[in-house]
Amino acid sequence: MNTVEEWVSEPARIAGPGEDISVDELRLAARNHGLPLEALRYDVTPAGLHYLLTHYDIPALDPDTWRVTVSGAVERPLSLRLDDLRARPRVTHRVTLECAGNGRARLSPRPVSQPWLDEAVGTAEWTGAPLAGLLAEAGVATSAVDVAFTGADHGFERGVEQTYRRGLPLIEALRDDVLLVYEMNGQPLPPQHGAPVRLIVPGWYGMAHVKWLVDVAVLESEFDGFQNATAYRLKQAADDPGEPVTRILPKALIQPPGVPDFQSRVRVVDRGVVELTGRAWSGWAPVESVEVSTDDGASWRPAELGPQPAPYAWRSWRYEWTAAQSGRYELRARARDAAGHGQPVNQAWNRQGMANNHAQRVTVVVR
Ligand SMILES: Nc1nc2c(c(=O)[nH]1)N[C@H]1C(S)=C(S)[C@@H](COP(=O)(O)O)O[C@H]1N2
Ligand SMILES: [Mo]
Repeated sequence: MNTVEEWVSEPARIAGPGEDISVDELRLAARNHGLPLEALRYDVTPAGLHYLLTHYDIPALDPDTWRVTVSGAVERPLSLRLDDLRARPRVTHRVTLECAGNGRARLSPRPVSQPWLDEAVGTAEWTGAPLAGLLAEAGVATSAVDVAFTGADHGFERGVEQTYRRGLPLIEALRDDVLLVYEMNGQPLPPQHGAPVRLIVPGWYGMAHVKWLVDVAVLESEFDGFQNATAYRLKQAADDPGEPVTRILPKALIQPPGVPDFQSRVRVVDRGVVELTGRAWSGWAPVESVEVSTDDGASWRPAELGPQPAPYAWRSWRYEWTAAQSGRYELRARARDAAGHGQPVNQAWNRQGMANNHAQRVTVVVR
């Protein structure tokens, strides 16, 4: 057998000039599928259409023997079964999840990893027990600073063997909308979304929402595991410590109009009035405006916003486009939130391809 050193992936790599997406990246993309963009039509994404991202394998957990422990700097460590969680106050939140690597494949040069375009997003109704109640019952030490969440999935990443584990600042973990979730859209969590129980941290990029949860550890120092200290950081150079990736930057997506060409996904619409619709979200503050451009960003017009259904759920928007002339058009949309965050037309680059929120482009041919 080869030693680990011979077959693990090298540290995060940037594609060379003109280097195409590899079979390794294609294999990742086939496992970790996106939201088909026509599914932007649903207020709540049907579970099978929600995007998926799993670093290692989907583990097999038996809901009858599964336990989650609350450990570390607490007065009374807990060990809870699924029935214990179900017996606790039951809360449902509609939350939009987006992978922090969404848009990565459009960067130039391209960070080699899961090659998302625009589709790593979905919105679900998540039901479970508030984490704050469990932490209160366990009695968090006054010296606590972080809470680390451990999944049951295990593998290798950039040469480091690990169990998927993420730390969250205590102040976020104590928010009353952070849940240990056992249902998605009113059904038991499906295996691929973290069965039997996952964490939901409304507003944060996907990596924070630990699936297949088995332990919640209260820490007296900052969590320094791989998924916080090495991965999910905004940095320019490999040796730059960078800034942690946290909440979702605002984004609007267009539900592609008309009908697609099979191979290129170019859209074909008939000349006349075309109703453009889509969704917009932000993990920082409610979305305040969406603007649409039908001339590849040269000019922008306001779209009409639908209601904000929940603080961290996408809201719908619509825009009436009079496509008077036949020809080829580049449509774009951009959102702005109440905290003043907007979307750039050109994406700023970072080494891991994280937190990209450049305005999506949809090519449409009017006939
Ligand atoms: N245990 C565990 N939790 C995880 C992951 C993982 O690989 N293992 N992937 C994370 C990432 S990067 C994302 S984007 C979301 C994806 O959630 P979903 O597959 O339910 O859409 O799960 C997060 N939680
Ligand atoms: Mo992700």
